[in-house]
Amino acid sequence: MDRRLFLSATTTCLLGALASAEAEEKKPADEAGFISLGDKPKTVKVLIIATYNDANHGMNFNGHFKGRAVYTIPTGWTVEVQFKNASPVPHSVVVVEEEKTRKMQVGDPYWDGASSPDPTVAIAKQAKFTFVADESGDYAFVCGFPTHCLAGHWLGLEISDEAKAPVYTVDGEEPVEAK
Ligand SMILES: [Cu+2]
Repeated sequence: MDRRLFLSATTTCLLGALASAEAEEKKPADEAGFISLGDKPKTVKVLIIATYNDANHGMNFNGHFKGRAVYTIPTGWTVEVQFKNASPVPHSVVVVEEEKTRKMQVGDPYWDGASSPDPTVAIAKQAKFTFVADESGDYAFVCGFPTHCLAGHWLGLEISDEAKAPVYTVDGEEPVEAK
């Protein structure tokens, strides 16, 4: 191999290794940014970013899709959602029962107002909404733009009578507690 080529290949390889080591280290802190305690008691802030990276062709929230990241929130807590979509592709977020993730159109939010505005049109680049999770069960934060949810654009939302504090769990790893 040409020496210059070899060097550049080695450098690329090293940089790649460094970048992935850095990504590993940063992971807990990064994930913690997606869940935090609100200003009032029994209030949790949830940050949902559409097309956070290229995963699932951009049809992801916070870099995850198909429910591989799950928010677990105690029943009765108030959930303040902040939604952002920096991508030119339309995306939205709607809270629905988890079984709706298998539908082409996900329909209305389970709780009144628990979605970004006009979720099927999905032109809002950012939105804030609040709902009270007053009923336990398996729900999901889904993208309401037609077909996206079916393509995997959703995260899990478990409203739990047993949970003591809100947590965010990615790929079954150690849950990150809201602080
Ligand atoms: Cu979407």
